[in-house]
Amino acid sequence: HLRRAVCPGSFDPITNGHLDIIARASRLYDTVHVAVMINQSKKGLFDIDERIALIEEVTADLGNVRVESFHGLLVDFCKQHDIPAIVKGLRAVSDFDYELQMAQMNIGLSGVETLFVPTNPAYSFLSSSLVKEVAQWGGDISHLVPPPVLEALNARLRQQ
Ligand code: COD
Repeated sequence: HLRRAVCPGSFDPITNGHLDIIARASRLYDTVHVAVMINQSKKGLFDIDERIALIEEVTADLGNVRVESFHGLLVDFCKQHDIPAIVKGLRAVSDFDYELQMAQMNIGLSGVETLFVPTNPAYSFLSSSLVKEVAQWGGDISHLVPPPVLEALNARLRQQ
């Protein structure tokens, strides 16, 4: 029986914090699905296909990661793919309240478990939105995102 888990998120774009959680999950499970949420009401810096391509590129070496998009409920994505576990990173107590609420809602909705992995302290302050803001004003983010993401961010911000 194959053990599967999902790492869900917006990934606009993927950061080293996300990648650390995905890599750790990939050592614990046979297959890790990375599920990129489609949010029609919130236009990101990168469209869904660009986010997926970047995630595929930086997770290719892990060998057991599948990248997909989803809209609607995460538990429905889990049902479709026969996934019993959600793996989430926890950065700080500020993440905890909302993550606990979602975990309890998700298990109540469908029995899908949520497992929390403590953030690598090097990335505990890291979010996609801060990375975008710092990059926009010319700050150095080369230690916070994988090289293909750095390149894509610089290219996108030059266009704007
Ligand atoms: N270190 C470690 N982990 C991190 C870091 C970091 N620096 N940054 C992010 N993460 C992890 C966290 O686990 C985080 O939850 C995840 O990566 C995704 O982060 P983001 O910012 O890309 O994505 P969010 O927070 O926008 O994603 C929210 C979800 C898509 C997971 C959530 O909204 C969801 O499940 N939506 C689907 C609709 C649904 O089912 N709603 C009901 C929920 S009860």
